Amino acid sequence: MKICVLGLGYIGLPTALLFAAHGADVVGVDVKQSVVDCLNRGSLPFTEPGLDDLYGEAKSRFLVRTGPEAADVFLIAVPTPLDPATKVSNLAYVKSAADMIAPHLRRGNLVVLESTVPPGTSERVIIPRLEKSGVAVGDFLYAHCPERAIPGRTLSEMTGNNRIIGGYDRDSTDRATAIYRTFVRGQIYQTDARTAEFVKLMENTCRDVNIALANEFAQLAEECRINVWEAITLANKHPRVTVLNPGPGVGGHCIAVDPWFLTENSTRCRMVSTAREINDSMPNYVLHIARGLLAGIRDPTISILGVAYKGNVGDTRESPAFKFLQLAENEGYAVRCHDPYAAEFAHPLMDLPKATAGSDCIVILTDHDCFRRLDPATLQVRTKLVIDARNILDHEKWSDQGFAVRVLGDGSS
Ligand code: SAJ
Repeated sequence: MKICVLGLGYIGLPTALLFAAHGADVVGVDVKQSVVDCLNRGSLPFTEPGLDDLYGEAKSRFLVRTGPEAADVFLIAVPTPLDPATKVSNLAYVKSAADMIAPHLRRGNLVVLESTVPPGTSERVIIPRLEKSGVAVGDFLYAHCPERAIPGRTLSEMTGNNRIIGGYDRDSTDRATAIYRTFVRGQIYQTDARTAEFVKLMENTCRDVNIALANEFAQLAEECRINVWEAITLANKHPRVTVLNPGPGVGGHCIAVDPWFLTENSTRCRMVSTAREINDSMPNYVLHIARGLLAGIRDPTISILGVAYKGNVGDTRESPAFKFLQLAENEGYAVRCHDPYAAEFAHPLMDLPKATAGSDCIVILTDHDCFRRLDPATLQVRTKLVIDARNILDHEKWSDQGFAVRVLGDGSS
């Protein structure tokens, strides 16, 4: 079986390598010459636990190109970004992937969409473009198999998680199921393409709304002078309650984006967009805390520790650190940034000693494990203030070193 995977990013590349490692001949396609060159040199364009070993295993069955070629299966795993001004999905890449496949599409081929799209996109946008091949859907098979893997655990989740597969018709669903069975150990649940599109968006929206609730709880608790972290621990002792963790906001290319795909065609949704607004406002809340702590300090410098959108990854896409940085600079603060995982950011990244030397306030924005173990005694700051927006530090250790510790949601304001 020959599979052509379009899009060699965080989802497409691991998926392509998993298929190759399980016996398929895979052609990976990326329009970015730099990605193709990198893979052709034998290197990976990004890091992810286990990906190096998998690459070694799969290499002999994996070729990389800048355009597709005839295959049995075409898999689309390209980005579907959000237009920041309109909050509407940008389908340019999935459209272009479908257009690139059409000239190579033959009767009996299967096209799989993994990219996240608004409900109805397969029928309205992708299938009609594929039919420009002259082959009608039904004569080629089509299924949506939304990805569900979490960055940092991509490979174990791709193989271990349950999957949803929604086909254009029964043949499509069954064929796609058989192909994913080669490496998926979780259950595969079958449905139609439109439902699969909706389910994927529901999953990420559910998480976003629950994080927004935790963030609202944090602010309400502070108004009541209560420590939200203790309150959450206690509430979660209830058998049917799971409150998530408050924080400086929600980032990443999925949870901060996908809820808008669900609402873009709706005239009545409110909770989903309100949750987005709450999560997007969290950098303002962290800045509000900083402003209170820094009042009276002349020409303050703050040190942002962690610009990645979440712990132990280097991905900064949609990271709340961007907004916090802008707000802090607009406030007149000098800002220094440190992140041991991130390669680039909107502001120069420095090593820890440089980023904290002479600082007036350390702000922890990302829950990297290495920050949990930070030794405050080694930091040459000017003012001993720290805002822990993730509640990850050893607070006693920091207090013992003379730091005033302010945890987001601790109720001490
Ligand atoms: N976050 C909090 N509090 C929490 C949990 C997360 O503030 O209690 C923040 C994180 O710091 C981060 C953001 O939310 O900024 C999202 O992180 P995440 O770990 O919840 O999720 P992602 O974006 O890395 O991956 C999600 C996953 N979806 C769900 O868990 C429902 C993953 O399974 C999807 O495959 C992925 O989106 C995707 O690609 O759609």
